[in-house]
Amino acid sequence: MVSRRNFLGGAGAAGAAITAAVSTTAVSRVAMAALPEPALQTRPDTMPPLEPTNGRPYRPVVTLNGWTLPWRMNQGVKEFHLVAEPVVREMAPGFKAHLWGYNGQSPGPTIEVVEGDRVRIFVTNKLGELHSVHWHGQRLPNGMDGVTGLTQPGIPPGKTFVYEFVARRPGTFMYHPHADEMVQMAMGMMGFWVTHPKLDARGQHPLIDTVDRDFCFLLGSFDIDPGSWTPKVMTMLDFNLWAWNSRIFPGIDPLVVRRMDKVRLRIGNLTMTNHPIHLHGHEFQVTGTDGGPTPRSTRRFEITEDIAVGQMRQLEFLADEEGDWAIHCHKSHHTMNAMGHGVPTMIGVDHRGIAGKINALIPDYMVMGERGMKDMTEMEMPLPDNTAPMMAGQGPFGAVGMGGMFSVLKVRREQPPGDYRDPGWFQHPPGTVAYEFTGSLPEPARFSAERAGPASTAPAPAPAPRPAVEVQVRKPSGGHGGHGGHGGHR
Ligand SMILES: [Cu+2]
Repeated sequence: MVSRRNFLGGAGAAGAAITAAVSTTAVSRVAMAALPEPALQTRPDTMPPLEPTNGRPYRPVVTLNGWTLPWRMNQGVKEFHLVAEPVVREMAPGFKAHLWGYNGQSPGPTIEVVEGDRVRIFVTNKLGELHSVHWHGQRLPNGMDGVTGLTQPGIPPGKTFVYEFVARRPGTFMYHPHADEMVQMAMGMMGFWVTHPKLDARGQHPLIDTVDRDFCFLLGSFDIDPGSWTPKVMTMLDFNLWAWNSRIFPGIDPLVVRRMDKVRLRIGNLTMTNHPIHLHGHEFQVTGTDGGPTPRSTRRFEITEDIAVGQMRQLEFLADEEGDWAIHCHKSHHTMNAMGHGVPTMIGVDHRGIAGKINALIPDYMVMGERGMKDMTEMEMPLPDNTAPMMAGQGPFGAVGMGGMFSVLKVRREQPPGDYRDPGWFQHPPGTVAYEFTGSLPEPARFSAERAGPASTAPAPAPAPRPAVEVQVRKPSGGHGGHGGHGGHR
């Protein structure tokens, strides 16, 4: 039976069964005969957690604007099928990108297994060049490490390779190409991997807590010129799109939780710079790093965690404060979209009238931001087709003035357990929103030397005002006619 699975409609219904997918570019039926049918997903919505219906039980994660790859059990082995292929990713409403990814999306689907599982992954290469997949952070036989040329030949276009290993340690991992990886990762090829812990008889793990909501996303960066579709793969630093799971704000879904939920965020960084991820309204602990769960004695509370290139971090907190809390990268350039960097600062420059004159010469000329750049959020600027607004996203109080790596943690008392639907904007209790002061504004108190008399309590009297003096150069003393040059006598 061949049908495209509707993950929203029947979340978990098909459970772990690999469902066949319609794909016009499917590899040949003959070649696929022994393979699990590849599951595809092209919608950018956050899919509900995929509850396991076979294999050992675990609490599944939620992939922000993504999904988890179904598997099939084959004589005790968990079999997955990844298809490396070109994809179209909607990065934000109104803005689509031609990327490379896996199984219909960039990033690829999240792979979830349990510590001790034997895992077999079929990787089919539908790119036009060699490919291989590296299982970032895993303990595995060297020949399964996925480094083209070093531990295996590259997977030629049209071919399928098999990786097989035991998921030996629990934690947060990633997968990404190790063949032409500069290009393939710049095009969006990456995915998340979660190995859930083996639990003791009481259903616990000494270092890995059970949480109510477990979100994961990958940090990504792209350089796509406004009006175009394809990333510039040679860019090393000047990226103009900063993404979570290949989505940019306002395209990133909110992280919806019920008040008093224990929440875990798993974040991996496959960009070329670090990202200090900052959460408002709560303090979290770093409960896991690349090497696994952190010892409890090392955990301390933080509100920002810097995630370096190639790293994964697990952050955990109790969502005990209701509201709409910003969560974002704290590099302010990373909460902007499609920005040119060669723009002069025009704050404080009165260029009224100048734009009109220049427009007579250069029709599309535009000066921006004499009050700051937030003007851009309201600017009536004709954008080329398929362009992400630089800063966008409407909140209940107006433009949010953000893009890129930004989202909202929505903590609600009424949110039903396990419900990830957006509850809308927070209804603030009366008297709890910052408000405008409407009284009279007194003269600001400024220090005045004349008015400042000797203060009785001050330890020292204020210095008397001095007349302005010019800098005077003092020549070495004792000289008569001492300005005859450096060679003069002293
Ligand atoms: Cu950043």
